[in-house]
Amino acid sequence: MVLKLYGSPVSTCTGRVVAVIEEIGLEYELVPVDLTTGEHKRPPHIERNPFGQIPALADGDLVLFESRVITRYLVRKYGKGSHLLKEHTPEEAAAVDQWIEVEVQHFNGPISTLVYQHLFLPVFYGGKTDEKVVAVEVEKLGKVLDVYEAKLSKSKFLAGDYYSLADLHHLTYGHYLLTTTPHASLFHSRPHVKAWWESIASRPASKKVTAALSFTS
Ligand code: GS8
Repeated sequence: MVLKLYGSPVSTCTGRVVAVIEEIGLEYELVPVDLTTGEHKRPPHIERNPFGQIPALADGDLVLFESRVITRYLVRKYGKGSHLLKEHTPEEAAAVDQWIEVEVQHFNGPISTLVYQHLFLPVFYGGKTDEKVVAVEVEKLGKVLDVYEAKLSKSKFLAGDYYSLADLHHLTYGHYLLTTTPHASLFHSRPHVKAWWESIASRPASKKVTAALSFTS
């Protein structure tokens, strides 16, 4: 049965799931959910995700929401031979889990606010970038990336010398930050973060995802 992914090709959370699908090489159908008409807040989508957000995944009768849960499910079910979760070694699995959590707890907040302020707010909602908010979030993201820089001076990727979901989860927001905001230097001024980003972004699976994220130059 072909996986059905309900979402939007330009959505960061949908793209996070597509990146795993492409890494593992699975067949899937992207079923568009139109956020501009509120389709995500109505049945049948609200039955797939009671919080009325995208994405949601249907694998036969199983329906899941939360992008980072879907990525782990797909690796466990279809990507066992990959290194994306390193589940055969508890110590390595813990390292992957740790950096997956860091992305959620430290990176996602500031970067999603910056992408919202520079891209989604002006482009979708006709609003104006709030430079005070931007300054605070640039500062926060810089501090997080200082920690990444120190870690990445010791290993090629976040959990170790292998590409894992901990790295992959950064792809879509990282891409939007670098291509649609004036803050690419947050990544480029830190040599290990820059090299890490280039390793992530140049993967064939990543390129398929970022090609679909429009609004980019
Ligand atoms: C966040 C989903 C989300 O914010 C996840 O799946 O990782 N923690 C969840 N989805 C956004 C689109 S971002 O790509 C969304 O659905 N926004 C519309 C809304 O919240 O109404």
